[in-house]
Amino acid sequence: MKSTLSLEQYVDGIKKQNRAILAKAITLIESSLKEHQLLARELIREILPLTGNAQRIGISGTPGVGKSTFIEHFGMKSIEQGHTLAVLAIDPTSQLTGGSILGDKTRMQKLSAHADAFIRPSSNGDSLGGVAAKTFEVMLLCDAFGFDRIFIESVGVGQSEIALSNICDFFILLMQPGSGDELQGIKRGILEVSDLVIVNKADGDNLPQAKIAKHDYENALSVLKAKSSWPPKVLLCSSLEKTGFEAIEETIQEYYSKYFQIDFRHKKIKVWLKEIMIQQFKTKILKSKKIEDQIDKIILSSEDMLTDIDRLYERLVHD
Ligand SMILES: Nc1nc2c(ncn2[C@@H]2O[C@H](COP(=O)(O)OP(=O)(O)O)[C@@H](O)[C@H]2O)c(=O)[nH]1
Ligand SMILES: [Mg+2]
Repeated sequence: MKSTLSLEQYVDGIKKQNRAILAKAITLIESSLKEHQLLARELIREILPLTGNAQRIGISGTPGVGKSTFIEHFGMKSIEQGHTLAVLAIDPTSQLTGGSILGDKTRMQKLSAHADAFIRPSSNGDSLGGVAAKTFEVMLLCDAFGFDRIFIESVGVGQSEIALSNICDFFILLMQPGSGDELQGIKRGILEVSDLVIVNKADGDNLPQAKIAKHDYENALSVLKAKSSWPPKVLLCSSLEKTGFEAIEETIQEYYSKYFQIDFRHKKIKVWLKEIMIQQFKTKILKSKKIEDQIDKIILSSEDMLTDIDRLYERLVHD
């Protein structure tokens, strides 16, 4: 970044809904320079009281399932209903190829041109803390800015979806009809954190298989989430033919009006923060020469590894 604005300029720009400044603030947050990070910390602290009004919705699914096409249409529908929308796309491949962003732009043409939408690919940085340490802060910025619906799109890769589900209120898993063994392809963990599974591409020749898939997911979810206070739903849609979207909107509205409590949001964020701290702690341990030397010493002189591991642990926590 060539020139950094002052803290006041960032805060003021966000309060006045200046998009150029929002974009700069996001770049600041994503920067890995120490001085930028310090300023970013202050910025987050300043804007935090302005947050809390946006619906935070995660949308996940493997590449090609139709996320961008879905978001283009569902995003436009959201805007027609009066929402202002931010879309943050976490795309691990974009840094390498740049290609999928281009593909996304062409699939989100209307949305990217619309004044009430803001689309931003989100870099994962060095990914300390999995998905979303930075995405979370970018989301807070967008919330403070005044977008009242935020989609966070990510490619389904397991552990990071669980993290994503913890920083969102409502987690949507997008699937497509397959060869009848859809359930084998997805990890239980992702299904477990899903509030809504949408079988996309329920059109044309795919329709019969989509219905079978819907049934399979409903069965799986009724077992996995038997104790959940929010009974997760499975819906069909076609992002190409633009069908099925009313039920999706109704489900989201039902969630926010009947089930959502601000406590849920805070609880999940705490779980996520704890996970990040544990990861950072692990990374620090692994990087510590002192600890590595101690481990080496014990391994070399070890006769009884298991009790030595206990002893090593005792020494680490008491040092
Ligand atoms: N038949 C059908 N094709 C779809 C639908 N939604 C997306 N596609 C196609 O699936 C491909 C991947 O879509 P894209 O939105 O880029 O998926 P993403 O990688 O998950 O973002 C494209 O060729 C889309 O035209 C749908 O509802 N029905
Ligand atoms: Mg895409």
